[in-house]
Amino acid sequence: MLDGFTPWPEDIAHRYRDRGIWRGETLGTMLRKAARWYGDSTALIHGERHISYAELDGWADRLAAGFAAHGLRAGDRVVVQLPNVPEFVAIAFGLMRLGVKLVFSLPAHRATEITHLVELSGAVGYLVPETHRGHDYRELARQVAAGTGRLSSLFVLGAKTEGFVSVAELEAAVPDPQRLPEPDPADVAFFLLSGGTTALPKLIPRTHDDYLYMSDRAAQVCELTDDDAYLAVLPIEFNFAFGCPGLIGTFLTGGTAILADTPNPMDCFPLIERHRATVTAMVPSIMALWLEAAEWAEEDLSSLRLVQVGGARMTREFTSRIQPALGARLQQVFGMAEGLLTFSRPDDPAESVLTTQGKPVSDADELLIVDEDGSPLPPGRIGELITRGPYTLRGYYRAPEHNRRAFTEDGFYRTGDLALLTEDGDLVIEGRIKETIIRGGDKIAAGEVEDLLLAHPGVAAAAVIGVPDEFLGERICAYLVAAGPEVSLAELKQAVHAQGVADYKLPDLVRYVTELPLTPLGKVDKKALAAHAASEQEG
Ligand code: OOB
Repeated sequence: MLDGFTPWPEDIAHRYRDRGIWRGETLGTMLRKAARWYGDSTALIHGERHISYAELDGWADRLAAGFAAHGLRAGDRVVVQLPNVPEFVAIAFGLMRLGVKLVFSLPAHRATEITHLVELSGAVGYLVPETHRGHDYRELARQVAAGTGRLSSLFVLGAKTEGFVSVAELEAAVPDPQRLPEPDPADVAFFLLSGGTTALPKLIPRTHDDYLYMSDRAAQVCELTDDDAYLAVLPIEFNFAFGCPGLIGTFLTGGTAILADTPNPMDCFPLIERHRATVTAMVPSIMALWLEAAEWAEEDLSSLRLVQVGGARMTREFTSRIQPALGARLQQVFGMAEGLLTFSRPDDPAESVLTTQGKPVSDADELLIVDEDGSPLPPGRIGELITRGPYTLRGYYRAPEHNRRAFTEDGFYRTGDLALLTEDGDLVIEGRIKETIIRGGDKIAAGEVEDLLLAHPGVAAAAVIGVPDEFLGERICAYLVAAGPEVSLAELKQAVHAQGVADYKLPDLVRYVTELPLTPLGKVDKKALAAHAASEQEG
């Protein structure tokens, strides 16, 4: 186990195993079995590359041997930051086979976020692409290594570079699967990142047992078979694309995963036609682009049978356009990196598919809607969604204080989402208690942007809210009290950017006020700010 860290209480882990919910298998073994059953079938497609199950399995073994030869050991943590390329998948399985825990970061992350992830996870390694979309990640890696002083191994996907071990060198190792350690299925396989309610992401430990169970349930609800071709539109380090059912669910059922370079319809529609993609998943802001493009598209999209959409709220007007435009069935998805997944089902009434986020993927999931005192509410009443079950975390990694607030005494995770359950047991998400702005697919913690703005000497006070936006779902609006002359939006953006954070966190709008409105408890009254923003938009 990881520094004595136990992701699940022993008694509960026993119960899930005894009931046969957890299969006691690692993700690495799952791929090994898939290679035995579906050996020559195509597991992955990217560009002109087709990779069979047998090839992927062998590739992962070579990489595991390579990582071991370069000093990584079971229990080590490695931050991995790669775009949607087959190497990402092989590297993930290689590291997992070695018992090394991946920390999935996003390509948009910069020095601030990566430094935080390295320090919080205690990572000894960091793996980057050479360059991606014009950004030199080797430079970033050097900066983080110098700043943290704890990264003993830097890896690069690309040409051999001074100070880095290249993936090509890792692959040159001679594998000996017999000598691989046997990771414990109950142990952490990787860390996902929280959407972030406070400053920076927290680490969500996901075990082999819990993740395989979740992906298997998701694949079953989606009725995946070896005839399916899953188009990975979203970045694959995102839980939705990785395992809901995503790549892992596809591998469990012997289908083919196609990796898209961008979610853009211009990239994705030709892939659907060419590879006869049957299933895909995306967030609403991407679906909006697809709906527009589908009107003019010449590609044949008829192979698509199921389109999963989730991650942010959608109106009925929006959901009702999806099936007619794409000719594929809509599945609404409510999910979170922390665990719980709810899906609408093929045989659900049409109206509930359009207006609800469906039911949990497992019968063992427990969902409660509670009022401010924590008392359960009946169907139809809005309250906070709390949940526990066989794939919902019991605690963030190295966050004891936060864990005390984020979980009830009996282990329910407080999602921070406002929701209701219908009489039929379907979940409907109504809003958020926690202050996360969802801009496009990106989750931004209001508090983090506030801190970044406050670093500017011209800003005396800052409160950041999300304001509705037709295209992105929400935009970042900063309410500021100036410390002197008002600083322009352009200058603020520049100042935030210069602090080395992901660009999606830059404010989109700025409003100056003489003072921030406060609640009776003395906290900034964000509801009042939201009302102000709304009245402004109307006017
Ligand atoms: C997905 O995961 P995260 O961890 O990036 O974000 C989770 C949060 C939820 O707590 C909720 O606030 C929001 O995103 N959310 C939705 C939603 N699905 C997620 N809000 C409204 N309607 C929905 N359908 O976003 C995620 C993970 C796996 C699958 C799908 C989405």
